[in-house]
Amino acid sequence: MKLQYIEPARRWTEALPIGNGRLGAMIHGHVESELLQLNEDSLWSGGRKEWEAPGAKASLQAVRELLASGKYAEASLRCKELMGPYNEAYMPLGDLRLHFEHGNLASEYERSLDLRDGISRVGYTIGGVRHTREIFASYPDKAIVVRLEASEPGRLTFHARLGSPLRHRTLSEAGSLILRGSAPEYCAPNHQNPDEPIRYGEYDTTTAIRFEGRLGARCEGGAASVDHDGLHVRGATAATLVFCAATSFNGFDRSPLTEGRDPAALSAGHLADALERDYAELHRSHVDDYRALFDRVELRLGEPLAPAGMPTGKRIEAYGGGDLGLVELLFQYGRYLTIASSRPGSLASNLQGIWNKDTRPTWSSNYTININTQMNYWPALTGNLASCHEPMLAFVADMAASGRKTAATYGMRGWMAHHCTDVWCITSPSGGYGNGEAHWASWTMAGPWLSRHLWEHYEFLDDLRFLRERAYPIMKEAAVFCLDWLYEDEDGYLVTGPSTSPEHRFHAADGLAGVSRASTMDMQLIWDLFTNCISASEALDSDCEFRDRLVSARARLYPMRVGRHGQLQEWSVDFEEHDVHHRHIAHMYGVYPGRQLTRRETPELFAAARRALERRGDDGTGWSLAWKIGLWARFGDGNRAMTFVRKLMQLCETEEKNYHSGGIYANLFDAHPPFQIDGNFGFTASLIELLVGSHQGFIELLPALPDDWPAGFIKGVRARGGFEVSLRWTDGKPTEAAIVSHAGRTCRLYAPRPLTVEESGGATVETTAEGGDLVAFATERGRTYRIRFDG
Ligand code: FUC
Repeated sequence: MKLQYIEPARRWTEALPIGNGRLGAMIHGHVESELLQLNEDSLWSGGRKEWEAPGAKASLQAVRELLASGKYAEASLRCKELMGPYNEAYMPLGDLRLHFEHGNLASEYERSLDLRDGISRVGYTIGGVRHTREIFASYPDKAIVVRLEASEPGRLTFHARLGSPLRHRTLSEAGSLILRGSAPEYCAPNHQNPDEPIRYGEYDTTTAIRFEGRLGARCEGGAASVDHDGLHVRGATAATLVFCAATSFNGFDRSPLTEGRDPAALSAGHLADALERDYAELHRSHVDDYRALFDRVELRLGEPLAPAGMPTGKRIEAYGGGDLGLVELLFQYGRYLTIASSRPGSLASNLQGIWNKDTRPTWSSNYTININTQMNYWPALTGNLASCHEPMLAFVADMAASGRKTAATYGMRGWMAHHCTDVWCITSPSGGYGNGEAHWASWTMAGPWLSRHLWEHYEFLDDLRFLRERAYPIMKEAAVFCLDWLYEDEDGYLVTGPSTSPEHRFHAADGLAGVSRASTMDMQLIWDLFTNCISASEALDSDCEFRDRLVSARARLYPMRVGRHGQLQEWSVDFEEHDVHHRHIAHMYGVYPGRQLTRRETPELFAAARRALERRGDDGTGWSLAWKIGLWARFGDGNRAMTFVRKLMQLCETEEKNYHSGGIYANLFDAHPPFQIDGNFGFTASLIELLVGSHQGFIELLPALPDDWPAGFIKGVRARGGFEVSLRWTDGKPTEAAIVSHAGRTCRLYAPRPLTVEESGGATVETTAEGGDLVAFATERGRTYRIRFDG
């Protein structure tokens, strides 16, 4: 279960990521001059600012009038009046460089990232001495730990330096090397004005976020010393370097200057604590912590095709998605990256997780919330990493707090947010005060989509207290906004407007347009939110009156329609698409990750959705390919899903930005060229959807098994209702399964062949139209139920 290479990284997308949720590093593995590119998840440019458009109510009214008269292109232009500033950017923290005095002429070089223990290793031989490095990011010790060893006593000599592309200085204090700096007060998005200088303030008075990184060492043999130029180790046999960092960020609504945290005190405290422990202790606490999460899920699809020692980059190139071992590796890598980028107390992972080297990252390495941030968390629950969902839950709560103000500018109650945001939780349309375009900036439905994560957290864990105290109040307020935002059309349907199908345009009578009324995705999102709120209020046995309002509003939502190609319409009118192969497939929300459209409940619309997906073609960027795998899983077509598995698993050779292709880099990072992490998470989540589903009120085993994976097993994935599922299959059919009940709910289970539940006090069996059995049995909390397959 390793990523492995026989040479150092030649570029960033060959370097290997480690992370403890908050601190991240990209390890390059150079022999003479090792480079760890460093990140801290709260280091962003800018600060909280006022961004609400003062005339929003009047502009909204004007836009709605244009929409009513079919002037969609004109309405799209008027939407610019509503746009606030662009979001700010996620910043790199710096670099840790280790310069060794042994030269560069190494033999027997190897470099790896082992997913079984979350440790990256580098090894090589110079002058008969074997040098090894072990590098990991420890969540319990809040540190990045670098262990260096030489096979001969006294042969380890190097100096370590810290630097940063941000404004900074380095100093030494009490045996540690310090990197002190600040983020820019303003950083224009790279696609907007790449030549505009980044603006900094003075360190002591800047309104931007300040940061501090600290490096300390413990040596075995030899001596260590620190001066402003670096940390020097001479004649040692082994050394442990510990790096800690913190920033002054203290929440989206607090000034990092006057209400900030003290990065010096925090990083010094973390470093002192970590340096009190020897390497064996640091190693043990990291491995215990990591494995407690990672080991919960196993996947086996078959024998790997590639020979055992083949470097990962070559392996992707030679075999791609045909190598079952590589599929397993990429699957587990998504879980690894979840653990590395999202832990309780960290911020939600952004477009690049927590790994970014650029001061002008692509799309500002922001939170794009019209698919991307959500996709980052698709595998958290099914992949049995519920605690890693926590940063997303906290993010949604912050967005709700911030988004009330934006709702109010439209004259609405509740909370709302547009298509992207940053660490300051900007919720107005992030469109550069009218420089942006309506088809992306004017999407208004982030509230419903983000709220789905709260509801799903409840559904998977069956935690009523979480639902009552944390989830429902936020879901309800998102619904309150939707009730205010919806208005009646000429036929009495409730519609949204301006409404986009993110980020796609259509040909209207008055030109190319981005906004209309009641796009299919808007209606699906609102249906989903209302339905979840209705279920939540039933589960909590409260709020009946509000529930009734939702029930009646839901019945009046503008209905989905089938268009002239037999496709599920993307918009309420059967417009001609601007780009029939567009990477966004917003109107598929109701199939996946939503569940409004299913073969059993809505067969005609479900078939039309399938037709719409076919029309979209088989290409896409990384996240788009990953989404399509999940969609074909929901359509029950594993072989079709394999087309996208293979496409996503092609080696991507370019880092030039484009909107059409996908793939993976040699370090398995997903490409929407350049790197964008959502496709990694989407891949992992969608793969589970092929094997175990639970969105229709029952657990379904092997809903869409590809023919290429005739035998295998998956252990420990989670299903709604508080269940944990393990499953083995042969000849494409389930042969054994076990279900652990964590919540004691009745289990409903569907498999494509007759089954018996052992030791359950009896089960009721319904034979379904598809021919398989839908079995229901009562469970006790904490018990495991074995399933036998009979025919
Ligand atoms: C939107 C998408 C792009 C990309 C970016 C972060 O612009 O359309 O494909 O995901 O966000």
